[in-house]
Amino acid sequence: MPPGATVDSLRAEVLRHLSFTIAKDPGHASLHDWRMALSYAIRDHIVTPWYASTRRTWDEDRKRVYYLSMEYLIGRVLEDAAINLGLRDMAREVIEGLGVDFNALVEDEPDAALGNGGLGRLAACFMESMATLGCPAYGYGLRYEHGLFRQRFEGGRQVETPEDWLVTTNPWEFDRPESAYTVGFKGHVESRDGRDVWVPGETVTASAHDTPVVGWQGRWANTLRLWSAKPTTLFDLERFNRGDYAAATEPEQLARTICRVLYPDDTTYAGKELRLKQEFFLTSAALQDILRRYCYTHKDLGRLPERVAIQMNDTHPAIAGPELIRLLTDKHGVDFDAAMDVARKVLGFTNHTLLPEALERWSTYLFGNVLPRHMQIIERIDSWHRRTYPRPHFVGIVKHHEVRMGELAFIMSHKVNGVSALHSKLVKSSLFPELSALHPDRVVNQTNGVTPRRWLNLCNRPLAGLITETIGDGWQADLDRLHELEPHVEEAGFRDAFAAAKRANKVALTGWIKDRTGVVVSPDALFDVQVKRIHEYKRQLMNVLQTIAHWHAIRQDPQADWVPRVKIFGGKSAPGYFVAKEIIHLINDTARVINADPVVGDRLKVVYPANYNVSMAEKLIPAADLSEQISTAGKEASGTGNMKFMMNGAPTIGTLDGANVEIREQVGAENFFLFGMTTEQVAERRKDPDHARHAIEASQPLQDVLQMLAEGRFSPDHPDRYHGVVDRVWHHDYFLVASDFAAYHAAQAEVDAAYRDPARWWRMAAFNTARSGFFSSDRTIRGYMQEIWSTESAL
Ligand code: F58
Repeated sequence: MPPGATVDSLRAEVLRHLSFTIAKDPGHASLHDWRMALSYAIRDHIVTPWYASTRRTWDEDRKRVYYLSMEYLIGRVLEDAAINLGLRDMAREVIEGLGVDFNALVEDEPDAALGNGGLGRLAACFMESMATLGCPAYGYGLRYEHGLFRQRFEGGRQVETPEDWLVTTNPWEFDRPESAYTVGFKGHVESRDGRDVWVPGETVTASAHDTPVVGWQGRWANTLRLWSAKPTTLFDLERFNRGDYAAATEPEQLARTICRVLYPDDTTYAGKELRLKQEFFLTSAALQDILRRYCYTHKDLGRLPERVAIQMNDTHPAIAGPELIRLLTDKHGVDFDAAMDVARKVLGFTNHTLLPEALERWSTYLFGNVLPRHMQIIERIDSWHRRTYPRPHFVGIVKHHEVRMGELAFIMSHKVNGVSALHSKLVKSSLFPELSALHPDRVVNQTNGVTPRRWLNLCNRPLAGLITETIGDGWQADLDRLHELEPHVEEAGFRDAFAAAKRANKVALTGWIKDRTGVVVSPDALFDVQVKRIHEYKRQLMNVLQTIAHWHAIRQDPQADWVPRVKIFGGKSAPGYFVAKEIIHLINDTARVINADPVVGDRLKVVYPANYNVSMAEKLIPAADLSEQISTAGKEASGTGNMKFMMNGAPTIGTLDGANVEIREQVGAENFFLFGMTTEQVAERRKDPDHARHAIEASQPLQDVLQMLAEGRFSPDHPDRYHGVVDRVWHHDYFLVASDFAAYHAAQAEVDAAYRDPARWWRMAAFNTARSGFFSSDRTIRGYMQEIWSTESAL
């Protein structure tokens, strides 16, 4: 808690901001006004550690980490910041004392969704952990006017509408118009005095907006610096005066489009010129800012790696390699070989996917048009690499008239990392086999993690309270201490308290589900949750097919001893991803039929609240009994939702994919519902061209489900609506839904058996929490600091 902060002083600060920052009197203030007043009062307490951290970094000339990411899935800030400062309970008291509903105030804050899914949320967790660990760092990103679209369902179909988080003032950011850089596009390259000089055809100005990110207990704070684009020339007055109004505002239009929207493509690569411009805009502004900061106190650019580490979050900022070379050679006169040496010591690259459709490649035509100087530099990097590492056949960046960003990022980095043990192994063996053979020490692993401050301490107050009661305070920043819960897991009293905490969350969720979806569910049912982007490889389809099989079984024998279940789905599909949208429609259609079936009643309900986002995750995950992590083995790089469920005491039903492997190792095989083929078995299975038919023929429940779908049982208004789905399972089942179905169905029966035995269930659940310490993003960041960034904590 900040020294001297009391309920009285905080109340006075809130009222002062209400009067003098918002200019409202308490009698007429809206919820929004109160939220702004409280946010400014809390923000004031961040500024002090923020200054102190920034000043210390300068004074001690510390190495800084620069995290370059096109996405930050931040969520709400107010309660998170308050809890890290130790001011949350005080804030609640102050606000309620003023006659305002604190929960409503917290929920009034828009959920900042400057990201699509796991990759963006990971960046947000990393920012929080770097602040907690006192690792001097900047996050660089784009200040999108519209974040990820809002999802609605119309007749069960996903409909996208624009998101407007910036419509009201964002109290957490500070505009820094003095930190501005020119970023160019297009044009041509000239030779002047023997030096190549890029003469851009278009320019925009990148202008900084800083958000402080405060760590646990306010001991350190870093900066998230988001760029917005401004026109370099306001408008052409001469054209305007001539009456050519549209042309006069061209520069404004160009600037406006750059940060207008987040690309809503999850795991597919779109190849659009605007996307390339966004990537370069972020990267160039960040690198100019980094070099300016370094040159302020240093002369020798050769020693840049001693003070600067730059991490590329996937290939989206991979243009950092050639841009750094350009700035060092063209602007600062460093020679090419020395620039290569510096760049490769400074840069690191994190890969987040093996899916071939997600790997960024640009046609050399488009790339050369948008970034002509960088195209030249990339060709030079390619020939440098060929010369320095001779090999029998071509391994490089430009191939078949395409610039391959993965290869570029690999070659320009001193370390390349995957995000789980299994994934890193596959990055080495199947994504970059030749490059890894040439550079055997380059690929390393850093298994993902999540911040326990948001994903346990904040979102699950009942469980956090129980943990503190049982093992004392301090676990929030030392998550391995959760192991101290283990001896208590054997005590019936502790397990009862654990179950009671879960029940409290479930009761709260029950009310929320009723409000959001109109469906009444019982907190006594097993809450089975799958929340994540909708994608074929994540196999929500397998879950809904199994749900139908379960429904069918209940109808056959309604009086049997069924464990009541609520199947909860959440997630968005990329707007252009037809198959994923069909799965969404199917889940909603299935829910409609099952929830209205009087034979089944409370034994089975299906809910799919629209617009899954960080704030919704904070409600669903603490109330989950079962975590669905059922991707086709070898496809999910890591997963991070899986870790959040584990922390919150929900055992996993899952495949040996991504970090599930490590979750199972940590929690013990007996506390994990494993099923399905391994990565190797998946490859083997695909060799049989009739794999799906064989699997369907061997499973009566699956046959029945497909038959019901084909007959239109879930789409009576449109009986052939799911013919495409059925046809794909039979004939184009690349993700092996059919082949893993029977094992999944059996594992679900095993879940029911475990749930029927409360002692067994709560033991499993509690062990999941007790053994989740490894999945703190603090552990992950320590790994990056030691093995990739060579940097130390300032605390
Ligand atoms: C995710 N990738 C992985 N990409 O799928 C997940 O397994 C992993 O846990 C997570 O990264 C963090 O490492 C992911 O979220 C994207 O959303 C990209 C957005 C931009 C286009 C390409 C996909």
